[in-house]
Amino acid sequence: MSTLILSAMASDSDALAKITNGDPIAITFFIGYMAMLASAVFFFVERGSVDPKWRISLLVSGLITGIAAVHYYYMRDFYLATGQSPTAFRYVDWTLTVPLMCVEFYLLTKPFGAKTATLTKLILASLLMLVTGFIGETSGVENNVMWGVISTLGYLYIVYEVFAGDVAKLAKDSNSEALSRAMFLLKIFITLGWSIYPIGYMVLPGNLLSGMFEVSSIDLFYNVADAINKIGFGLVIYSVAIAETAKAK
Ligand SMILES: *C/C=C(C)/C=C/C=C(C)/C=C/C1=C(C)CCCC1(C)C
Repeated sequence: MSTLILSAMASDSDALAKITNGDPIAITFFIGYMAMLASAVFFFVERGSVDPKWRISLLVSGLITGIAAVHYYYMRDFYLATGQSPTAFRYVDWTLTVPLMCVEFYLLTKPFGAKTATLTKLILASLLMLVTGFIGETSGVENNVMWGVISTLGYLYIVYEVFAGDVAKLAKDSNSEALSRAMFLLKIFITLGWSIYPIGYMVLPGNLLSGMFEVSSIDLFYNVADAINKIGFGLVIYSVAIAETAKAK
């Protein structure tokens, strides 16, 4: 019993040492957790101050950051305990939150006639992207590039939908200034913000950037990208909701 407590204490102080000694990956897991949690609280509470038609969008933003907060709590622990990348937790998180981001695009364009078929296509593309990305990260060096390429096709399909497909057409025909402003910013997120993920993936052995960064820096890329994309994406929708609510009054 006492050895158990002692070893638990030892691993706790190892973990603390990692954070206090400036391990950037440990620090970004820690900050990522707090930032996601704080954002979730913010989006849930702020639902009350926007026009009712925007409330569900804010609810979804709160769910995205809330789900991420729970995963960061576990990913942080996993990393501190093992020093390994928490790949499985990461992909469970993304498999829940990326389809919810597709729901955000659907909700924004729904008042202008978005169909659930568009949402289904976006979700299927995101699942293709994530399932093949997970296989690529876990199946070893030889096929890493191939799975990465297949995953990128799913990613490019989402980019296509938002820039030139159904989502783009609806946004254009809506004649809504608020929607076109939101779409402009969200396009920046899914091109620049989301492109950080495949760059992180490329540090894996056998891939294009392998050797230029430590393999463990994959989590640094992913943690920074998640904070930008989940919190930033939510804030864009929040700012549009606030502006439209003020206009409606
Ligand atoms: C909140 C989480 C988000 C927005 C996650 C997005 C993830 C991606 C855009 C991942 C993309 C990938 C590729 C395009 C190729 C290599 C494998 C992935 C899964 C890292």
